Amino acid sequence: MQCLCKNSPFLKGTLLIFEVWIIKKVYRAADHKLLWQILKKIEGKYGTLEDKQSLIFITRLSANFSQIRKLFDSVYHGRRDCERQFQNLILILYTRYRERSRSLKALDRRRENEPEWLLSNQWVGMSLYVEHFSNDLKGFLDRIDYLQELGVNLIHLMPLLKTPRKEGDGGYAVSNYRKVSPDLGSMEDISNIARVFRKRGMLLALDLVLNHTSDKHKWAKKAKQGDKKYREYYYMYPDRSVPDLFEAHMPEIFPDTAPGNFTFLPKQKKWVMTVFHRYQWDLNYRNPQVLIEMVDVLLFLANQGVDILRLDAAPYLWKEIGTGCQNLAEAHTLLKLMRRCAEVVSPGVKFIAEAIVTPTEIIKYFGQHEDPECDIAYNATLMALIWNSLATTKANLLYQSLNKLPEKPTGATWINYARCHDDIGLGFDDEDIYQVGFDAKMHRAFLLDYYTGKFQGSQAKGALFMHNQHTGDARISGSLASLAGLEKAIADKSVEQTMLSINKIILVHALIMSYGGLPMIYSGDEIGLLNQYDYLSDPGKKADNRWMHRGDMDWNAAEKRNVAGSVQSRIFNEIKKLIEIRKDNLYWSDHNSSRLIHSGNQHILAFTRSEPDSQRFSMLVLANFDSNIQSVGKDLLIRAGLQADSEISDLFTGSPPTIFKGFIELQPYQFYFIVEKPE
Ligand code: OTU
Repeated sequence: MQCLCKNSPFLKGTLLIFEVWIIKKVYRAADHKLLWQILKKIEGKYGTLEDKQSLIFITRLSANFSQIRKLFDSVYHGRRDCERQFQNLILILYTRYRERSRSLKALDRRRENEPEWLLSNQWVGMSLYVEHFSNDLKGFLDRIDYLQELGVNLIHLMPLLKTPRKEGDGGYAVSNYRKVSPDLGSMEDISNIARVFRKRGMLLALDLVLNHTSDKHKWAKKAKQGDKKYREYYYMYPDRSVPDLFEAHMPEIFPDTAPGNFTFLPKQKKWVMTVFHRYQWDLNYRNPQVLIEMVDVLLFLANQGVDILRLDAAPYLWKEIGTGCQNLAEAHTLLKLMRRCAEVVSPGVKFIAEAIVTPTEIIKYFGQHEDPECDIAYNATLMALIWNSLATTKANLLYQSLNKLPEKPTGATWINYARCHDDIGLGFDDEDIYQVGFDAKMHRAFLLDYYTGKFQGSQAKGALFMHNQHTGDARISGSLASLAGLEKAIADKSVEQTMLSINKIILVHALIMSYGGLPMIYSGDEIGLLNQYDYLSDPGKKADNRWMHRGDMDWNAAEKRNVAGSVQSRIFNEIKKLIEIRKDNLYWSDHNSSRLIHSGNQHILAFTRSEPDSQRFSMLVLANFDSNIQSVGKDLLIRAGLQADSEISDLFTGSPPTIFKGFIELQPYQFYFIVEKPE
């Protein structure tokens, strides 16, 4: 230890800074002693920590140390190996930090100096399956121009780590976290894409499937062979007594295809917890070794140059008998711990919470200002409410639900999306449905009928996902365009319905682009891809109708974006225009500056965006969810904060909105981005 703290002036300066910091903020004498012990161990293993890079690590570790310790203790205290495992965790942090490339470390520092970089209006996302989009990762490089032509620059590549071919859950059953599926390419391809992205000013997001592994993962294989160490990585029981206690309160996620939450292993005569599919074994985070392994994986992926990690199934990380095993306090603690670990090693890497739960629970995944968790969360509430509004033609439930939602912490942001690879869950509160005058059960039944096209007059063509015969509950599968009526309109050769469905498609994109957050387009929606039904002839897929909206990219259809008057040309070019408008308007960055205002017409949603610092009016968004012309009184402009005598213009059309006898008129599914014309 002689080289630490004694001679180097730089070291002395740095140590002084962090010691003062500790004393001021979080001084705990016991932590201080432990920190020194661990640093000594690291030195023993790696040699001097005097170099500048190590000092940066020490500074970051010191700033986060007490909190990491507190979080770790709150989950693992009382275990005999608590202290040893904690030390292992910190050692892993240093090991991965050493491996982090210089250029990524430099990027971390730039991002540390610009903490709000992710809130920028410049980011527009797209999620896509490499195998459907470009066959493999090498082919993907040739398609980047297409993405840039559209304007998307935050690309979520759907799970691509090694998965069994047959039982893979679209990549969410990982059998090796350090290898890419050989059909797609290699880890080098990922680092290469990350490098290309950095050069082109783009961001790479990848999944981290934290809650479970495939039953073909080496840990699961060893557990099957009876290895005690690895049995403790999972929830395994010799009989039904504990599983029965758990299942008394656990809902079923895939009741159709994987009923129950435990799977019997006949050879081993054991029950293993499998909340999702039978081949997805839930990891047991009660074992600190599991946490350490997954933090290690997280940092390994971060070191490949990934900018954003989507933490799959985040609400499920902790299980407790007598609860629904979702959204438990310890799940939040584990996420906070992971966040702090990344803060030390790779602070430029951000987390998405994949928590598709009730609105009041989703917001908790951001953590608190002093104790942050994930940087980004899916705005599943807005997504479901947009589909609800299109079905009912009204914005009332949207106002009711969104107005109740507590504001997210500043610095955190939403992913605003209309479709993704999963089903649409009708996740709004029953209470809100009652408040707007509907019976919750009947209203949900109406939405299911509407989106499966059963309801008279509905143009939608979706399917029920995981229909529970007993409760009537279900979610909805289908591509955005098919749910918006395009599939039926084309089959019916109806020009009018085709126009209306295109209007709907553009409207939902206008909303996700302008509401505040990161818009995330689902690949194929930019050209109006319809449902694809070939999954029905694949035995591995046919039971899971989410594959109907996970079809291959149609590059021939994409070519038609250049053919004036085609469906693809209108959708692609209007979404492209929306993206350009977003990037041109600084105040579309996410500073919690969206405000809903009542429009006085139940079919029309109205919200304002204001300039981040001054809260001064900058834009009024109006959206008509009805298939008829609707209007709002012109006085809304004043209520929205516009100057009484100002001239106004719509950013999308470039002309003033239509005003007739004191009313602003909107065509079916039309929207306006109203701004004051510059003098
Ligand atoms: C996620 O979804 C993935 O998005 C799915 O594609 C996977 O099948 C699944 O995890 C298992 O890895 O229930 O219906 O609150 O909504 O984790 C989709 C989170 C799901 C859950 C979510 C899950």
